[in-house]
Amino acid sequence: MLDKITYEFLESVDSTNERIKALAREDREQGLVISADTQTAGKGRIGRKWETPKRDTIATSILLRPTDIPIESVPTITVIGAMAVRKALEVVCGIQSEIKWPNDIVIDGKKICGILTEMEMRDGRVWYVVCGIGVNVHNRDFPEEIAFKATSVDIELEKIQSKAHSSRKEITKAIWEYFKEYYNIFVRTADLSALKEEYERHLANIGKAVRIEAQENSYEAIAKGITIQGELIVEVDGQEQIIRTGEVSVRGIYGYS
Ligand code: BT5
Repeated sequence: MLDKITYEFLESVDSTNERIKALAREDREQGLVISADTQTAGKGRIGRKWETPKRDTIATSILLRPTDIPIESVPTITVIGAMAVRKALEVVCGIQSEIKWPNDIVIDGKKICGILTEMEMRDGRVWYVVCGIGVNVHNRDFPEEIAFKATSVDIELEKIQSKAHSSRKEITKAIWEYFKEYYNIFVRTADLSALKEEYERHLANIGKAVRIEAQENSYEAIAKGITIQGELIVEVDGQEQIIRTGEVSVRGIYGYS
């Protein structure tokens, strides 16, 4: 169970995930959240870069010490993070977004948030997990390589002519409060049985074509939903297939998502 969340803020850090890892190794407690104004080495999956311009984005990570979930369930924590961000954007900002399995939040096919879950083992068991979340909030423009596929809270609020304010602090707090709620439901069963339905309601591309890009080949499939372990279910030539996190990347055939 995740009971208490404690917040610490840094002006600048290499990566909030790396900072949490260092503190985890110093035996800090579960529930510690580190947020930063900017990251000098913000990272995505498999060594990709995550842009964190100063004061424009949320870069925030939580330390978790799951005691009763098996190692196979750890990637599901990314799903929990995605649900929490989606909900926070809806409640705090009035913005509707979708979850692009496994680790992105998108609006009209553009990415507003990315999530990176990492863990370290000790003595054959999960020692700690860090779930890191990056949300674009005040960004007005993006580096050329991502300009076509990125968006921010302020850009989206302007589109819907909303006067809602977008305080990074308020959004961050809401993200971790919802994260706590969803996480505690998740750890009860170590799966998504109680959350699957809500997740699927917000899954981008459900019922639509996606392209599965595996290492050796790439093919078209229809996204059907997720398993209670958080894997993506797709249909290929009338047959159901399970896609596990990290194995492949999933792209919408039309547009980014
Ligand atoms: C992710 O990876 O989307 C995970 C991003 C996690 C960032 C958080 S911030 C707090 C914590 N500390 C860290 O160091 N990381 C976490 P991936 O699915 O691999 O996507 C990375 C790709 O997203 C990049 O290769 C770019 O194409 C794109 N990208 C980079 N910065 C972006 C941004 N600010 N907004 C939208 N897209 C971006």
